[in-house]
Parts: sequence; structure tokens; C-alpha cells
Amino acid sequence: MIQTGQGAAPQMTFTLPPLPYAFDALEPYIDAKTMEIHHDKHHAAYVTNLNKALEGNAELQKLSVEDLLAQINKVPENIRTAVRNNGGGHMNHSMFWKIMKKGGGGEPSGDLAGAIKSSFGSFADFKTKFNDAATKRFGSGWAWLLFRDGKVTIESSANQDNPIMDGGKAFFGLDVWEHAYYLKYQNRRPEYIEAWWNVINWAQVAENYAHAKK
Ligand code: MN3
Repeated sequence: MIQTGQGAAPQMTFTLPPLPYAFDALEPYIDAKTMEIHHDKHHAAYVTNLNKALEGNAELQKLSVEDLLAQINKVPENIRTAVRNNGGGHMNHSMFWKIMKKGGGGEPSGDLAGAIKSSFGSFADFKTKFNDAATKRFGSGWAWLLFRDGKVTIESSANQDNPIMDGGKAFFGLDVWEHAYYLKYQNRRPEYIEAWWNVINWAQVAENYAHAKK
């Protein structure tokens, strides 16, 4: 039996959240065309296909995307892969847009900075490890900063898998699918990753961190 988590709002369909800034807000680090296609086409398709997969299943339609994915192994087998890929895509991108902003970058402060320091030694060491996870993820996937068993750690995942599918709680993540960088950086994923640090919205990441820590 699928359980509805605390705070899951009843809903019939999922909707594409608006991009919280203009397509060109992240220039020159992430180009406007990439942002437009990434949000309006890729993310939109995940939402459309997630809704399609859940059509006619009133019980699952009541769940938040987080609850759906946390219990992915209880989702009926005939729609499980579709929910995993498209629900994951929806959840991952919904976080991704928010942790970026125009004029972002720099370093985190407060509790988040302390957690990074105690987990990785320094912000520079954290960045090196995170870049390594993002660079080495073979093919399409994501790099994550997350809570796993109460500890702050770095992982990467394939496709649109989110750590919530096996008990992790991600509060920061980087999309390393080619669609996230290919127009501007072609095959140079490490250049995209390095540029991306200039658009991080650390205040939002700190908020995500505080929420995930609860
Ligand atoms: Mn993407």
C-alpha cells in the first residue's frame, strides 16, 4: 500500500514550474538557448509524460512527486519505469532551476558552510570531489550533495534517478546530461561544470539543506 507523506497536497496533475528568471539570466555561463530548450522542452516533457503514466490512477495522482519516488518500488510495474524517469526528471529539474540565479556563485555561509567544512575539510576540497563525481558520471545523470544515513556526502546517479529513491535526501544537484551543456560546451563537460559554480544560489541551497536536515 502506498502511503501519503506529511504535507503532500492533493493534486490531479503535475505542472511545469516557471523558470524563476529569464532564459538569458545565467549568461555567459549557461546560454539562453540551452535554458529555453532545457526548461520548455525537456522539463515540460517529463511533466507531460509523468501525468500520462499516472492517468487513471487516482491513488498515485494524490501523491507528491517526492512520495512517488520514495516509494518507487511500490508503483505498479507497468508504469514504474515511466514514473521513475519522468518523475525523477520533474523533481530533479524543479530543484535545479531554483539553485541557480543571476549573479550567483561564491561560497555558502552559515550552517551549510559548516557542514561542508566538517564533511569535506574545506569548500575547495568539496568542490574538487563534487566536480570529480560530476565529471566521471558516465553518460547521462546527476551529481548530488545529500544526506545519507545522517551524513552529508557526495554521490552521482544515472539518468533521472534521485537519491530519494533509495533513502537519500539531496539538497544540491548538477545536471550532467548533454542537453544541459552541449550547445555551448559540446563535449567539454568539465568546462560546463566549472562555469556552473558561477551561478549557484547558495541561499536557496542553504534553505534546501535546512529542510533536508529535519
Ligand atoms: Mn536536464
